[in-house]
Amino acid sequence: MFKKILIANRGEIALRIISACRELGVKTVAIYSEADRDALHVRYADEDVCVGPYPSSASYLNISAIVSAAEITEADAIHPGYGFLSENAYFAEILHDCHITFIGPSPDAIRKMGDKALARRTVAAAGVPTVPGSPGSVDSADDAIGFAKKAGYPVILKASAGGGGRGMRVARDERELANAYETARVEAEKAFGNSEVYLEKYIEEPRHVEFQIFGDHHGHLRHLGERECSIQRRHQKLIEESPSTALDEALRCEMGEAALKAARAVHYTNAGTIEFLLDTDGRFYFMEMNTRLQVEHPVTEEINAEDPFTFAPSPGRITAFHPPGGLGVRVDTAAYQGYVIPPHYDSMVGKLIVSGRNRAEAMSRGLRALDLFVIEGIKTTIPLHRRILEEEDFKHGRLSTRFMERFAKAS
Ligand code: MV4
Repeated sequence: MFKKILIANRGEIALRIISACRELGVKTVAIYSEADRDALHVRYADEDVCVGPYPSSASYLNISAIVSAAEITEADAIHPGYGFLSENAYFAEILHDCHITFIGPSPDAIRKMGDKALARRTVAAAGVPTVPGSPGSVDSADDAIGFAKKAGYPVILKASAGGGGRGMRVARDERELANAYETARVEAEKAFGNSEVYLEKYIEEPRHVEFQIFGDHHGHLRHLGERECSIQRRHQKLIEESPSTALDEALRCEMGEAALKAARAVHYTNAGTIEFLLDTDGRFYFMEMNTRLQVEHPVTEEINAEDPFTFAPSPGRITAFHPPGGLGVRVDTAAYQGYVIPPHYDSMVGKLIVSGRNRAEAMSRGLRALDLFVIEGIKTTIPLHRRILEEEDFKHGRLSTRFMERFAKAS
């Protein structure tokens, strides 16, 4: 067991890791930027080190400052949380060379799954269903047209270095595809410094269903069931629930086995997530893997029917803050009354996780918790979440990744 770990992150996830460490009797070191002197993770950790000024590149992404902080405080390990350095294979490697444990997967697994075209090829070779398309990256517009002929239109081009929805282009015929190929490459180069793209058949109105997996260093790998993540806006998840209304026990078992197969293909250890697209005929396809702990992991921790919530960007002082509590209600947040949310970082203020004996009970607790949530001084998405929970389609579990389009104007 580690004696002391450094948390290379901020916000609610840093607090979540600190409480896990308290439970395990492990000492903690917080790092922080000059913009985060008043942040709760700094107060709650046993030790703290300022690693730089507010820009993330100078602080939460500053590898040499973070490694120095770990060395000065004699931390045995670093937990990266999510975002920041959590999927940086180079960081994982440096820590290995400095004899500090990176709490996450191997650099090799991060690299293989970080290259989305390579990930697709790797898991397909292991027998995991992938969307019909190009086996690897596409090297010319003619190649793209060739692959599209086989897969059938519409098709989607995705950046190999992308993920999470950035750098995608849909094409419905050959002419569109020739154009899309050129723009997708230019955009990918601009966004990721890598112009490589790959092609998939475009699945209309899919659900996004992902599996939480965990692997240890003795060859054990388990999945912990699924999260339904179809309620998204601009590729930001708004509501996640488990179990998914689209899965029965047989499909859950089949998708769970496929998730394990994908993870085994890269000898995966630690926490990870396998994302699938589920089409309207109940067929599922590997989409990508996230080689980190995810924002929405509490949904799996509570595992029945829960909804975490993310809030829109609205920096400023929180003048009143009273989170709801009670049976089946959990709030993971680093906010407090009087706290000034810095404008420099991710806009998520907190997560509301509700559970119940069934979906209806979880939803009614969710609505009640939203009613009782007092947060003043900043804008939040609480009203939007209430409206989603009150939608007939949501109540009946009729979800797809196009669900949020009905709120396009208001949101
Ligand atoms: C797709 C797709 C349809 N067909 N791939 C968006 C996030 C990124 N990880 C991949 N995404 C999609 N890939 C094929 N072959 C539709 C989406 C998509 C989507 C996926 C999950 C959740 C919300 C979404 C919203 C728009 C598009």
